[in-house]
Amino acid sequence: MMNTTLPQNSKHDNILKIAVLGLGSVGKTTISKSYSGELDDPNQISMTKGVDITVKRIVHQGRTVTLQIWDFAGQKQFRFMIDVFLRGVKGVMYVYDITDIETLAYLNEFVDLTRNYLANHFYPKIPEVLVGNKLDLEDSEVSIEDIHDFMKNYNIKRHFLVSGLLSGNVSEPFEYIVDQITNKEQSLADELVSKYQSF
Ligand SMILES: Nc1nc2c(ncn2[C@@H]2O[C@H](COP(=O)(O)OP(=O)(O)O)[C@@H](O)[C@H]2O)c(=O)[nH]1
Ligand SMILES: [Mg+2]
Repeated sequence: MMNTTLPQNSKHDNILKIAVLGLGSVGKTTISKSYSGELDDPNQISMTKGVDITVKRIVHQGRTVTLQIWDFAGQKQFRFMIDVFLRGVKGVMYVYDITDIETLAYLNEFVDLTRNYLANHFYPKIPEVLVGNKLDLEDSEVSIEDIHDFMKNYNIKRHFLVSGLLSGNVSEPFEYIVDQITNKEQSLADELVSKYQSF
């Protein structure tokens, strides 16, 4: 049997761009910095203008992967940047704040923007997850039904609840996305090999 493990020699193969989208103040920058270990003082985070990029290097299934986490400001005046923001994206995280139902309702717009971009640029299907942030706060406004409705409407398969501030389980959605990307690449490689072998 041929070994179809993906090549590890090209540095560039291992950079994964992940887009984090959601309204301002839902905690996108906090989640990204918390995951990358750069959240020394949450009060130091200023309002993102345009785009914040956070880099996190992980070892995943024995290979080094560099995650480039692009965190997009929700403000309307930056929407024109969406093309640059999404170019080359490999996975998407839609973030809402569990204490503010409006932030979930508003995600529709980000999902539509993203899906339009991906369709217009002939991207293959990429992993997308829904993330509810501020799990440490008690006053959740979002019900299980709201979440299920959203996921069903948009055919999003995974939802995570996190607290960026307490660093509670922020790594889970990122790891899920990397798993999905890696599995997809591996099955694509296997498929190519089996096609080749059938000649
Ligand atoms: N209680 C709580 N506050 C959070 C959490 N994540 C972010 N925040 C706060 O929410 C505000 C907005 O966070 P920020 O990361 O700048 O949001 P962004 O605009 O989506 O990037 C800041 O005051 C954060 O400290 C969380 O998990 N729990
Ligand atoms: Mg921000």
